[in-house]
Amino acid sequence: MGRQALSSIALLLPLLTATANAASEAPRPRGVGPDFAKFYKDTASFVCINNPEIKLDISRINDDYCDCPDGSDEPGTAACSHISPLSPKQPSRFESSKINESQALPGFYCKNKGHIASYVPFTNVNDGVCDYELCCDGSDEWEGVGGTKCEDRCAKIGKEWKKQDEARQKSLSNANKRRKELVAEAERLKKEVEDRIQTLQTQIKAQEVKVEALTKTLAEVERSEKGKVVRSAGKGGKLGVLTSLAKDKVKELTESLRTVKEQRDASKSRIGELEAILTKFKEEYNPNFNDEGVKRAVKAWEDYAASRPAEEDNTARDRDVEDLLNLDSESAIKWDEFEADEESDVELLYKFEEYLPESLRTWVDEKLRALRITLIENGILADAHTDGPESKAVTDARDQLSSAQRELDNDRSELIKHQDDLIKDFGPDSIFRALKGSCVSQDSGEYTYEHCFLDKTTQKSKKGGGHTGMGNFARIEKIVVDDVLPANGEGLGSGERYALKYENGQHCWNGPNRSTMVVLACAEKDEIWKITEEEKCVYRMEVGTPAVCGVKEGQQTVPPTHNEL
Ligand code: MAN
Repeated sequence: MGRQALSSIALLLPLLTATANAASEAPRPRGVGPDFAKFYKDTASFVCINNPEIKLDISRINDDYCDCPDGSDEPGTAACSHISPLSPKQPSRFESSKINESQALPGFYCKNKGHIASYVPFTNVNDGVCDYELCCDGSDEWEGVGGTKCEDRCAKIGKEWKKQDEARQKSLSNANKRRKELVAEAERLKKEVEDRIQTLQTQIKAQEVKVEALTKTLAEVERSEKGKVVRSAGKGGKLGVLTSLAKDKVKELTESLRTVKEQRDASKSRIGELEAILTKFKEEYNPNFNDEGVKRAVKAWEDYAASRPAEEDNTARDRDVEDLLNLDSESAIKWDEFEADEESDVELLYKFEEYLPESLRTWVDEKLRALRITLIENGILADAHTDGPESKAVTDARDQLSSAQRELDNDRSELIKHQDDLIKDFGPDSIFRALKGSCVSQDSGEYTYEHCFLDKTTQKSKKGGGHTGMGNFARIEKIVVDDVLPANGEGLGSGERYALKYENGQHCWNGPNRSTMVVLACAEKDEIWKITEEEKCVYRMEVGTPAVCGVKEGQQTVPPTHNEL
């Protein structure tokens, strides 16, 4: 089917309904369609349709001489074919008489019995060519110029057309079904976003309250921590250092004491042994042997034994020493307690509250803290916390606040994202919401092209290599096109179309960033029909999709016309 034929379908279509009435009406002059019959009712005279001031005798109709400036006196000949034809877009002459320099009639009317009635351009009347596509009954060649005979092919053509039309109707109904599904899916997705927005708004309110409370808590903890007297830097402060030194020293002394005690015990036992030997020696020596050396030794032993101090009872002292050496004993110093105690040195030294009854102690403690805070806040006492590390209580409070704040920030940015999404243009019935991210691809020339709805377009060389970005989704546009041809060669006519614009793709060497205009037309399923590179790195894709079936400018859903599919 050629381009001309395609555009002529528009002329043919309005007549679908008219044909039924045609038969019942009175005979009209040759070439007059039923819509214009009323102008030709008078059997005596004729008034030019757009020029009522010109009245002609009835014999002047179809006399092969052009009398009316609008050609209305020659509906069945080519005599007025030099007058500009009636554009399908212009209002009918009989509806508006403002434009009178063009034809009043849309063309020569072919009844096409058995098929669909149609208008043929006046230039085609009696031109010696059978215009079967528009005039299947051959009535446009009624004069038989040069022996031209156009048989009536309407039965055959009509049958074929009916078959095709049935297939088209089936396809159309599938497309409509699919479109409905897409609309439902788009609504579901939109609802999902709206629900999420509601959840987030509630969540944010609660989170704001939480953050506020945690901010207060942090301030209170910081304030209360200020009230605590702080140790100087390093674990344990001065007393801590002293404690540590003392611990080491005590350990050292304990070890020495243990060694000395062991040595003493060993010496004591040896002295005992020696004294026993000498005692035995004194008892057992024979004084009758006049051995001067032995006598001197016995005398010395006797002197030693006489001057030896009486044996003291050291049991208690030894027990004390044993106790000192036993680290697990009751009296041993519990160094761990000193080291683990987080209270400040001063508090440790001056915990006089400890001497007070519980209720009074708490009261005194609070008063002291409050006093300390007041002194710090009035600059009388230095805030010892400023240099030192933060206390665990403050860190914990700060961590809790940061994590709540983080959650709040995340929820807020997610909310903004969804709110933006809701005001974004997703086309008629928000239908592209349902198609967003779904992709179709098609081989063309040396590339495979891909179109991902509302996302991007790419090309990939069949020889290998990566994808080249041909643009990222920018916006939905409405453009006027001459024709959009699907791959199967069936025309979709011209007119206003939805188009998806993709911009800022990969930069083109010596050219712009790649961009693609995806022109959409109604089809049963999503498919790329045609890809052209209109200028260097400026691409155009013609894509079929059920999403635009029956959608006309300024409207949401309307039933699809025969122009598409
Ligand atoms: C690649 C493809 C072509 C494009 C040239 C420009 O080969 O993207 O479509 O025309 O680069 O250099």
